[in-house]
Amino acid sequence: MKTIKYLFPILCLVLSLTSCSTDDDDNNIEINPVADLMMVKSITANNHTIEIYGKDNQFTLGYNEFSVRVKNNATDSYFENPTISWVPVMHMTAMSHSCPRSALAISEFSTVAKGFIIFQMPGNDTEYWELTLTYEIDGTSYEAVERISVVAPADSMTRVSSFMGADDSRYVLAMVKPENPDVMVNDFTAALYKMENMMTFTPVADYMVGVDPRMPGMGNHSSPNNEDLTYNAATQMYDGKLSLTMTGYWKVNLILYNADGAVLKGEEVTETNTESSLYFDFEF
Ligand SMILES: [Cu+2]
Repeated sequence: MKTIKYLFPILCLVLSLTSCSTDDDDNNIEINPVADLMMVKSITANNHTIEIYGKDNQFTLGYNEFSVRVKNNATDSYFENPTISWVPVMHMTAMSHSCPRSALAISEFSTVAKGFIIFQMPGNDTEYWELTLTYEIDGTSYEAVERISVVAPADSMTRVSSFMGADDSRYVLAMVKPENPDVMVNDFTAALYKMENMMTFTPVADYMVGVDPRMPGMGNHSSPNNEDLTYNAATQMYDGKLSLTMTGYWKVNLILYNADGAVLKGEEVTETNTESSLYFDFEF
């Protein structure tokens, strides 16, 4: 009971700070579930508006987290607990293909579903991405299809790699964290998917990714206390540590090993070999 005594003043403070957003005098605090996000796309279909939000206002090459909600245009309110699925497809001149993505799952807010998509290539003048959203509300299934623009990041650095492994399988490796690298030992997370066919990508378990960050502009020096990326079954991603000892341009050289320890892609950095063919890079 003691904690209530301490929580109460905090609750009062929170209420007083947010009370301007509600004009009735009950204690319901209206929280905007997409307050910290930017709208990426709004699609009108079936008398609904499907809103896609992200940390940026665009679909960017690489790993993107999205929040999706569906508005009933007739009532101007958002549907609760909609079942939503998505299929991104890139229409290229010679063929069409999809990309790695998670399912969309209802978040802590009943009107918002969250998930991620990893775009492995941007669109261009003649080749484009199309997003198909299928959603179910009160037992009725609806579909919305929209052409979307997927662009390379403003800094044109590499945060995703699509490549053929030594096992003749195609993989997509994307940097998930750090979002904002800093001078420290950063938590490092990457997602690895195998391309089963043009439309199916599955998360790969129990591989390993060797991590060797270098500063090519400064004698290609490395950094201490890095940790290779190992599989995390809970997230189906790979976690490690990325040590950045100063600001500037870093190339994170990577080597992908399969579960037997065989190299599938990438080379060790040595005196004579300054970089791996598998890498992420960025400048901060
Ligand atoms: Cu493509």
